[in-house]
Amino acid sequence: MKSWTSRPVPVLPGSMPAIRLFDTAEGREVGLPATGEQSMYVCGITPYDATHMGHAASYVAFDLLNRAWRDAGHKVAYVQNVTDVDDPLLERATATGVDWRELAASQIELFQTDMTALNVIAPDHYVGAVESVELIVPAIERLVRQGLAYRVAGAGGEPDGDVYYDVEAAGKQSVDADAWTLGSISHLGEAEMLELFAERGGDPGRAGKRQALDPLLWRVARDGEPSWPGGELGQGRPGWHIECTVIAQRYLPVPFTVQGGGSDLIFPHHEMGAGHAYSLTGVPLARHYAHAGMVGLDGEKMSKSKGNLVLVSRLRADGEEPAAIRLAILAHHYRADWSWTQEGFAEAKDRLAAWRQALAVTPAGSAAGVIGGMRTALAADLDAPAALAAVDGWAATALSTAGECSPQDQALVSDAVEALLGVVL
Ligand code: 5CA
Ligand code: ZN
Repeated sequence: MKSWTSRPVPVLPGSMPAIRLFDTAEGREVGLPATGEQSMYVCGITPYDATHMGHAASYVAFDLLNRAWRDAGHKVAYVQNVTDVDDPLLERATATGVDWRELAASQIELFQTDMTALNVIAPDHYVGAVESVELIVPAIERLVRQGLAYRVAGAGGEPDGDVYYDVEAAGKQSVDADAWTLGSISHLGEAEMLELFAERGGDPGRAGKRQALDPLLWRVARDGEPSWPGGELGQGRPGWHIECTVIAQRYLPVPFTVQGGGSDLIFPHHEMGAGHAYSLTGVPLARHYAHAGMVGLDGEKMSKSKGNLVLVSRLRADGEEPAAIRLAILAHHYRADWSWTQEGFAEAKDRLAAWRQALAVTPAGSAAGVIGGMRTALAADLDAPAALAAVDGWAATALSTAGECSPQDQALVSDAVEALLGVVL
């Protein structure tokens, strides 16, 4: 699928210190490799509704990592998927009487326009589930042959043949230190897993499964649902977790450096995806797993199902500047849960205005300090609020001095705010 086009990233003198990132699976901050090409897979949208601030914040979070890596001199291979066939999309299409393909296409288009506006660097590969079915089928066939996946007999109105991943068998494959077992990524207890599994697309009560937590790999064709040829599996469509595993393995090194997404993807999505990958290759999917906090609206979780969405496209249609939206997001640490508020957005707009005024009176010799401040902040687990504070400090000094503007420093500060924070002044 076509990706969006992003602005070239300005190159700055000097470079980022060693980057540290909080790894969910390890439960601590880790140092990322200091040399070589870095690679990142960020879970993409399920395109049944417009991009809300929660989605936007998760892509801006990993955009910071992309920018930090580039500033540190790394090449970055970046892949994002789009779940362009799945239950929520089909349900929404049916409920609204729109063809599911049209719904997906329109929301993908809107998402890409939002990402362009927010200056999120485009992935090298933007890959749909539908266009990947041919790659996914042999992976599932292989898991079946390995005895790590099994077909479930039809019961209770469900047809014969849905294929599930056997989490218990998969967890016993190897005693290698890198081996996956259920809980390797999320470290959750069983009760919590069961609750989240049911909440996030799993079917713990499906009759005939070996374990309640076994996730779906292949859903055989049902009347009125789209389906594709599945080789030995029969006509059907892929489950959610295997989609990301196969796309990541196809387009990135094994293992790649970081898998990213919102914290609601830790379990079951990233847990199961890591299991699938280890079962298929004997190597972990990613070296590190990183997760962004959940964004709410005035204290409640923002979600399509609750309908309390702040849409990037709506704000843009209201004439709000994308740079201000980005700054409102960056005022929160990416790992924090936070709420979108009018006051927070107003502060972001004031900050943008102050930075622009300061830029017009940039003092000579002031660029190096603020660039260093931003770099130190971002290298420490992408601490965007600390990076904003560094620019605020520079702006306050510039405005209180209000002397002659240094064009060299002005260009450097403007380039650095764009290269590191993605904010175009
Ligand atoms: N297509 C799958 C991933 S493969 C999916 O979760 N799609 S999504 O449209 O529901 O979410 C896209 C991204 O936005 C995910 O990383 C998800 O964790 C993140 N996200 C969703 N809601 C929020 C929220 N309220 N706050 C922060 N991030 C969110
Ligand atoms: Zn995913």
